[in-house]
Amino acid sequence: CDSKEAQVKNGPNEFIAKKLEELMHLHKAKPGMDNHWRAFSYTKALRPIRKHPKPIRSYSEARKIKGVAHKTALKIMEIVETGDLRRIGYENTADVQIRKLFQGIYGVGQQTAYQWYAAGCRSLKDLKAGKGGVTLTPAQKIGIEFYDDINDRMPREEAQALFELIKPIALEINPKLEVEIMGSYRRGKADCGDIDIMITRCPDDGKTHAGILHHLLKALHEKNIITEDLALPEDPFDNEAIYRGLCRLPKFGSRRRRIDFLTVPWKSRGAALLYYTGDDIFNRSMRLKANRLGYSLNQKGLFAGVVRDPRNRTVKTNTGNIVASETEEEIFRMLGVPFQLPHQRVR
Ligand code: DCP
Ligand code: MG
Ligand code: MN
Repeated sequence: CDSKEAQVKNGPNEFIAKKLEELMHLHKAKPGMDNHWRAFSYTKALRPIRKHPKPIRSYSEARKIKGVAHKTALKIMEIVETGDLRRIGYENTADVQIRKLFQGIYGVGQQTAYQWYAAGCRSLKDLKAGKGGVTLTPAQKIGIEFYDDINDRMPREEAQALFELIKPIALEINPKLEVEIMGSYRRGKADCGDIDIMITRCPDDGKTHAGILHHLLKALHEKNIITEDLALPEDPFDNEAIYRGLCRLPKFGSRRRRIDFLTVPWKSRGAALLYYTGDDIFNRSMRLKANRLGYSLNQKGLFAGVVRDPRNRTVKTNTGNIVASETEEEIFRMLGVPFQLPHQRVR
């Protein structure tokens, strides 16, 4: 699958995809739902454009590509004809560039970036100095200290090396644990933004993995594999917990890499694997599919009979019954979707 990824990125329309991607990132750095949806519409079109086997030459040819609507097709033609996209210049103003810089800090979204800009901060140095009364959380301080490391992607081989280092340490604590790597790595990507690790355990002997995160984090800190914590679980003894931090290969010159651990109950391991393998667009389409069939899908399982408060759709007045959650296969089957291998689950 690595070579497939490379093939897609080396297609005859890569220069078009690059420009649209640039514009997508600019919209992402701006507040408001209209920018959110503009960014989303480019996201959807990117992969089909990259996969298109021939150089796009006409408006009508562009429109035939999945996800390419009128306005995107016009932009594609502008790129084809002029080699450039003027809109990028208009959108890429100094304030956007600074907010984009701030949003590169771990855990910082549009709102915080906006507030800091409004407070008069224009650089990471300004933030560190607390200009305009800005105060940083511990995670944000780490986010600035390792700004470049956190924003770079690691080669697949490095993610693999880190996983192969960590898995035996977990198994040493408890040999019955199941430790899986998910996210972009499981989808076969050639580079990974972080490492996503799921831990669970079969409770057939009456015991669970509750508490593992506490012991594992302690061991990984002691071995200097985990170097900074970004978000600790509320309760590391719960059997359902999330941890976010930084890790590194214990050798000279290695860089900090982002790592996420999540522990899940044995019963929801399939749903968790499906959700955290992604990608996010694939997840969105699976959730939509579930909703159309009257189900509700999340990282815990596929549920039937969920009733939501019509005044606030996020509130469930009936949590429903779980109909599939232990394996990915049964969730695909219940949704009537042919099983897709992880590397096929991409937009
Ligand atoms: N996920 C999601 N929606 C989100 C965030 C995450 O559906 N808003 C799911 C899909 C992702 C998975 O969780 O594939 C893991 O999240 P990551 O942010 O680690 O994304 P990836 O591993 O896919 O990519 P990267 O290489 O950037 O880490
Ligand atoms: Mg990831
Ligand atoms: Mn992650």
